Amino acid sequence: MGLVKSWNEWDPLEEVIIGTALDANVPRPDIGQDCIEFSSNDLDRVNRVGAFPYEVIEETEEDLSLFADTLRTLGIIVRRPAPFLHERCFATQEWETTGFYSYCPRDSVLVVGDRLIETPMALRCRYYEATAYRELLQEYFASGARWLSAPKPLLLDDLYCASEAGQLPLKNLEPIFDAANVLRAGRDLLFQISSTGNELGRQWLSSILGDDFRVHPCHNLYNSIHIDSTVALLRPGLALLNPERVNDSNMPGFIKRWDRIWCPPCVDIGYTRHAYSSVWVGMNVLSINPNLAVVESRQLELIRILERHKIDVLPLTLRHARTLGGGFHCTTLDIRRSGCLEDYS
Ligand code: DAV
Repeated sequence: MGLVKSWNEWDPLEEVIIGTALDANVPRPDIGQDCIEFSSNDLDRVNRVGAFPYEVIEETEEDLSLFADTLRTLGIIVRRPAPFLHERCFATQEWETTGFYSYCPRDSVLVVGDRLIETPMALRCRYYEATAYRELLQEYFASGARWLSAPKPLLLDDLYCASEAGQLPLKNLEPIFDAANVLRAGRDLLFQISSTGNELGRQWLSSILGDDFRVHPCHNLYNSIHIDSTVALLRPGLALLNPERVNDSNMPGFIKRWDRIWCPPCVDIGYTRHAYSSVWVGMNVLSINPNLAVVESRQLELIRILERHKIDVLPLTLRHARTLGGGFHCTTLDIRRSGCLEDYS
């Protein structure tokens, strides 16, 4: 039986990869990170290169283990990546860098139906990140999944620019996107144009998915990275939206016809040394099925609002979500959900 099949963000979850903080590494500085993740006056960042603080890794592993065990008690198959040393050096003909982490499997591999798509990520340090999931990808391929990888981008210096007001730091020179720039709703996919995804990336994805799918560009949501702290698709006809980023003029077309929950202000859970995500990582929820979602336990107002919309909440803790830049949606990759390809627009 093919183990890979997931068409949307909400159908009942059957199998999932949960990432790991083990061997996470703060990569060497380079122009891409300077333009996308750091302001140039963040002078201390060179001192952070290398391992994350020990307690960040330890406590995150505790939180992720509890998350995995909780999903297993619901009958969901949970897979974890094998150890992978991200501090190691790698290079192309043009540049050399070290890696980042296996904490966010959501970022490097996109699942659309039975396809596993390794995406052309925006940062050099994440160039080979999907390799960290290699054993799992091989196993899923052997089970019948279609396994493909986008053309490897060059990621040359001129791809990046210091962003000025309203301008993106990523140019449209070659296809680029992180998998977390995309949300799936059956035949409709949202593709956020941002500092980690450009129009050529959207066109490439659209070209390989073919005419059965519409890959909608989302412009001007926010200039930073991924879509999953901005929009969450909770079930057919219901979306959770970030009120600081989404409005009537930039709202993706078909979402205008859906019911919308405006996310209340997220509680700031803080961070250690440097934050790889904003407070809005608090709305980075994982749907277990159309009526159940995993939400960070400190986001009490969000939990109350979801419950009012008949979504039960499994409250769990991810103490270093901001430090590592990922909540429950980021740290997972849904491999299989029941249900089939449908049109929800
Ligand atoms: O809103 O800071 C969080 C990262 C989600 N993958 C943010 C992006």
